[in-house]
Parts: sequence; C-alpha cells; structure tokens
Amino acid sequence: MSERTLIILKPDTVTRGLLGKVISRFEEKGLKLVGCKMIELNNEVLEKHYDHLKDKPFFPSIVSYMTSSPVLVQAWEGVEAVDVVRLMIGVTNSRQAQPGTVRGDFAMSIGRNIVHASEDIDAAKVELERFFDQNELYSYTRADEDKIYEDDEK
Ligand code: IDP
Ligand code: MG
Repeated sequence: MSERTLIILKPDTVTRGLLGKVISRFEEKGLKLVGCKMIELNNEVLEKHYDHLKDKPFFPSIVSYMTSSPVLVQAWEGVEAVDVVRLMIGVTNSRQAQPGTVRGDFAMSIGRNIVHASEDIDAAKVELERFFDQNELYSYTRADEDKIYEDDEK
C-alpha cells in the first residue's frame, strides 16, 4: 500500500552541504517527493514533535541544535514508505548505524544524525499534518513508476 512519510533534513545536513546527496538516496530508491519546504523550527513545534523526549536532560540541546539553521521538511511517498525510509536512515546513534544507511554513511553523532523520519504510519499522519497544509502536498506520476513496481505491488 502506498504511504506517505515525513522526513526532516536536520541542520547538520543543511550546513554541511549534504542536502542533495541525502535527497538523491530517497529519489534513487524509487520514493516520490510529494512535498518540500525550508522552514525554521521553534521551541513550540519541537515540544510537540519530540514530545517523547521533552523531559530528558538533553532536550534543551535538541532544541538549540534543531533551531541552529533552517531545516528541509519533506513528504515522501511509496509502497510501505514509512518502514522503507526508517530502514534507509539507520538507527538513532549514527556511530552504530549500518554502513549504507544515511546515518551510517554521513554522521558520527547521536544528536547530529542528519535526518528525522516518522516512526510508524500513525506518527507519519500526525507529523505530515503538523508540517504541511493539504495544498502543499502534491500528486504526480514518476516517469519510471512502471519500472519501480510490479503491477500487483502498487
Ligand atoms: P529517531 O530520530 O531515530 O526516531 P528518537 O529516539 O525519536 O530517535 O529521538 C529523536 C532525536 O532526538 C534523535 O534523532 C536525536 O537527534 C535526538 N536524541 C535521541 N536520543 C538522544 C540522546 O541520548 N542524546 C542526544 N540526542 C538524542
Ligand atoms: Mg523518533
């Protein structure tokens, strides 16, 4: 089933000039970019987005890092996109992330780990609504869609 998931390219990706390389990973995999904008995060949205971490001692450092430059928020679409993207980004601690994953290939840190991606379908729905208005998400056909999926997979 086709799904949509939220990816945030974090300040290290923006300031280290890695946006293109990271976006290419998802494009080349066959996922479809259906929403994209550069925004600045603030304390209020980060308290919602990282609600599960807001009582941790490192929460203030997450806020100062995530507000240290603009970020790129993106919606990506594809069959089982939520799980596919989580597999592609690797585990939270970049030093333990498998080579071949985004964090495994581009980062050395727990906090400065390049990318956020929604954990499951429910989170994806909430997070996409948090960062995108309905008219900022698009539908279109990739020219290579028939090469990417078999008919019965779409
Ligand atoms: P995830 O991004 O892999 O889903 P979460 O546990 O949801 O990981 O944590 C959200 C973000 O908070 C992480 O990506 C990382 O940037 C930051 N974070 C999580 N745990 C730590 C920690 O122990 N120290 C510093 N930052 C952390
Ligand atoms: Mg998470």
